[in-house]
Amino acid sequence: MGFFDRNREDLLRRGYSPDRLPPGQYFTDRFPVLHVGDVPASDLSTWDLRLFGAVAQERRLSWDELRALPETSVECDIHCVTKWTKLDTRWSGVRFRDVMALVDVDPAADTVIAHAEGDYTANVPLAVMLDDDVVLASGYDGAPLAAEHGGPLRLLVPKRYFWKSAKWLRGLEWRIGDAPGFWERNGYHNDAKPFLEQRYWGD
Ligand SMILES: Nc1nc2c(c(=O)[nH]1)N[C@H]1C(S)=C(S)[C@@H](COP(=O)(O)O)O[C@H]1N2
Ligand SMILES: [Mo]
Repeated sequence: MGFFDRNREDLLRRGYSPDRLPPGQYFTDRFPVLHVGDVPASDLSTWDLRLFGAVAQERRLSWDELRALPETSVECDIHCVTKWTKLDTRWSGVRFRDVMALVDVDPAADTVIAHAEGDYTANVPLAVMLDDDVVLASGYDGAPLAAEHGGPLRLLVPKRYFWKSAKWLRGLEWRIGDAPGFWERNGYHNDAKPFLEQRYWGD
């Protein structure tokens, strides 16, 4: 029996339904750290989140303004395209849609681009972003989100491969019409649904 079959048996032994694991994934208890470039330094006194694009008026939220929004928590599984899945991760933060309510978005907008520190971007359909489980996360497992995992703030889009969940989030851009982000321009699938195994272009 190979690694993936043994891993699935472990999952069953722990009482999980095998349906929790998308095709081609294995579960791990570890929390791997994956990103391009270095972990950026951040200073919350000057940090801001830029809300821009197809909005009537661009806005910048300070850290305190962001944290004044209602706090919510999300428990979800995360799936990295490099095949690891982590089950029952616990996050806290503010819902994307509560942030969106602070700007007047063009009704024709259908796409959100997450802009991270540096040049990292990820595109997500607006309809997906409006789900209950999409949060701008500042907490993980009851503690502030560690810098290596995207602190002070990262996007969390549980229903897509984890590359869409941009770490070190600094901007949200509303767009009329889709545009590929960093990995989507570099061979990864535009939609990135783990249960459809949409890993690479052409999958
Ligand atoms: N800003 C930024 N966000 C990023 C990445 C990155 O390189 N830069 N990598 C993505 C990928 S491919 C994955 S799997 C997850 C990894 O998050 P983790 O290090 O917290 O496990 O972050 C995603 N978000
Ligand atoms: Mo990834």
